[in-house]
Amino acid sequence: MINIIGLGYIGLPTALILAANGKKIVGTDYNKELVQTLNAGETTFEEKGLKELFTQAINQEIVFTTDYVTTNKYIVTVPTPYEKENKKVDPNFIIKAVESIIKVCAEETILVIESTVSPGTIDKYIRPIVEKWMSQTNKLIHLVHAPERILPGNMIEELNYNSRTIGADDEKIGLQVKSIYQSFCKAEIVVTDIRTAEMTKVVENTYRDINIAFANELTKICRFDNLDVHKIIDIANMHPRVNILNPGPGVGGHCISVDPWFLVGDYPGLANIILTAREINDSMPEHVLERIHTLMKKYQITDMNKIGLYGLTYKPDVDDVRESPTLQLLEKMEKHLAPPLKVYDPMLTTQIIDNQLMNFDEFLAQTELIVVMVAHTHIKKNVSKIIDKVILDTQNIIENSYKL
Ligand code: SAJ
Repeated sequence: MINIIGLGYIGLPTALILAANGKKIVGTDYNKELVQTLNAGETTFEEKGLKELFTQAINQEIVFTTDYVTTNKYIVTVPTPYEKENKKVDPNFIIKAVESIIKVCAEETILVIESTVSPGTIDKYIRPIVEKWMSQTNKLIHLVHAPERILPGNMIEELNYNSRTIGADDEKIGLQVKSIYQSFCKAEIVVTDIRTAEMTKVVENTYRDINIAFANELTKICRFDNLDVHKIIDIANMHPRVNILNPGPGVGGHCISVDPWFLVGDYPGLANIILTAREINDSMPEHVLERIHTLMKKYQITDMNKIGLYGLTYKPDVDDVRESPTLQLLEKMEKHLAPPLKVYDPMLTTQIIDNQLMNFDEFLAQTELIVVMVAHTHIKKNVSKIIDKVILDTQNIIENSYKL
């Protein structure tokens, strides 16, 4: 039996796919409401294929509880917030989970940490706790780091087909953990050491951040000279060794906009390109704001209440708003004491900010200039409804509209 600790964006799909593939799973979360919702047969966030996987899993052996259970295999998928001021990972959720696990676990136990951590976190914060406990008891606890790699919006597919990294002190233990993941993962699984696994995960997200920053910097350069950045990227990408990503209003989510900071915080003076990329991506909401002001001037719109931001989530077709570019933009505006503009997002069923409208028609009725912040499928299907507005399309999905 495997006890999965933390049933959020990573833990829940991981618990479900393991159960659906015949593993006996207990999913633990300290959030009573979340556990009640799962026990009532409902999923807790929007994700393609999650509901179907949930049905498959509950037909197998899966239990949701707030308790840690006694077993010899644990997978920790709790969040790792980061401390904005000093750019360091906050390992407290992992520490709490590990402290609870070691008290109830079997004599010999494998403890896998999937949560993303900055390089060195496990040796610095987790290993001492485990080693102290082992010296006071007869327990043997094997630490493993198996960072998740799945893309929100395509999680189930990526659980099945993405390759994975497993870092362990002892190769034999690494191979045992590999066989657990092989119950559903059809791609290659590399076994390495813990430090390498930690660094690799953060490097992957940093690589993407830097590449997005390049596209965003090009956008600003092309805007300066009134060139069409999208046309230039399309043509450049026809070169066999060029693959430029899409510029956008900023980088959101709890991964790519966070993980590079771990390297900046831990390697000051060395992580230079990484820092610059972060700064470029963080500057994009300000760039959107400048574009809004230019268009307001051009169309003589004087009232900020007539501006509508379409999309509040951090990317298309998900309901996750963490670090979203729209929220970053609004935060910047608050600093300038600007009046609230309107916000609408079809993926959100509850109002989470003051100026958020819950009805699309109402949003249309109240706005003259619409800024497409997120390329939800919904807006692609409803282009005809906004075409008479002034449109600032940060996602390059609407023809004959203004771009970044
Ligand atoms: N974005 C752009 N331009 C692009 C691609 C993305 O502006 O060309 C923006 C998105 O709109 C979004 C942000 O970047 O705001 C991040 O989105 P994403 O889809 O690139 O990535 P995440 O954060 O959803 O998931 C990433 C993935 N990492 C990599 O692709 C290297 C995923 O595989 C990881 O599992 C996940 O981080 C994680 O949890 O670490």
